[in-house]
Amino acid sequence: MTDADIIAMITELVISLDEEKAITAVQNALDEGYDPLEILQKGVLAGLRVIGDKFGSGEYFLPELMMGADLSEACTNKIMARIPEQANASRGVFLLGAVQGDLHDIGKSLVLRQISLAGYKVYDLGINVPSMTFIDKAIELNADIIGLSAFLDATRPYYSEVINYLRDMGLRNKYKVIIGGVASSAELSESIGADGWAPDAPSAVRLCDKLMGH
Ligand code: B1M
Repeated sequence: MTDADIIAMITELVISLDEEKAITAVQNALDEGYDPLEILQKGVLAGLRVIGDKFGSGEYFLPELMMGADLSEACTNKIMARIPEQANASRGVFLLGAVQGDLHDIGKSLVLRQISLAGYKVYDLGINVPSMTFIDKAIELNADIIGLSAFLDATRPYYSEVINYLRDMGLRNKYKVIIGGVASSAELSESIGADGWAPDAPSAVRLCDKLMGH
């Protein structure tokens, strides 16, 4: 089998929701020395994207969506265990959470890990985070950047709620605010007065570096 075949097989096993075989295939690929990030992005997450599309088009239902999420998380945890933690965190302080009402956290965790690997001190505020909690934590932890993740049309308004609260409290210039997740876009970032938008984890790192002047 070629490298591409092995990655494609992982994608197919994720799409077909075969948890046991998918985890074994990921483990084998890791043991054979494949790049963990390649297995993650081109294998597991490519499969999860197709599951989301099938859910969106009515081919898969909520139980399949949940199974896909669980098996992707199990694979992601195995892969992440092969990526080292960052020891020296001096490029800035970054807080990240999923906004109020939003329970999606797979992408959020990936962003957090990559920003940590890039040398930032990171704090995971978790999911379903009330807007004021982002602000309270930013003050408490002396954050440089507040990151807001949202994945639903219904939770998108909370991006601007956080920004508006910061403005009302006279704190808007104290923190950079960046947004991400499938509910976001560059246009939205611009229209709500965020400091930037990133479509994926590597771009989030580049955006933080740009905002911090690194
Ligand atoms: Co949900 N879900 N979900 N879901 N889910 C979506 C988002 C959806 C697009 C699926 C679809 O219909 N095609 C749809 C939203 C539709 C909409 O509003 N427009 C949807 C829906 C409808 C729902 C429910 C309402 C379903 C229901 O109950 N009827 C429900 C809502 C729950 C809630 O939040 N209140 C729900 C539930 C779930 C599960 C719990 C089953 C599960 C989440 C499990 C978990 O996270 N622990 C789930 C999943 C897995 C998905 C999809 C399939 C995959 C999300 C994911 O993890 N992707 C998703 C479909 C899709 O996104 N296309 C879908 C992999 C991840 C690596 O990518 O999350 O995009 P992503 O993160 C990326 C970037 O976005 C970016 O970097 C990450 C890494 O590259 N990024 C940032 C993320 N945050 C960032 C922050 C930044 C910068 C970049 O700076 C701050």
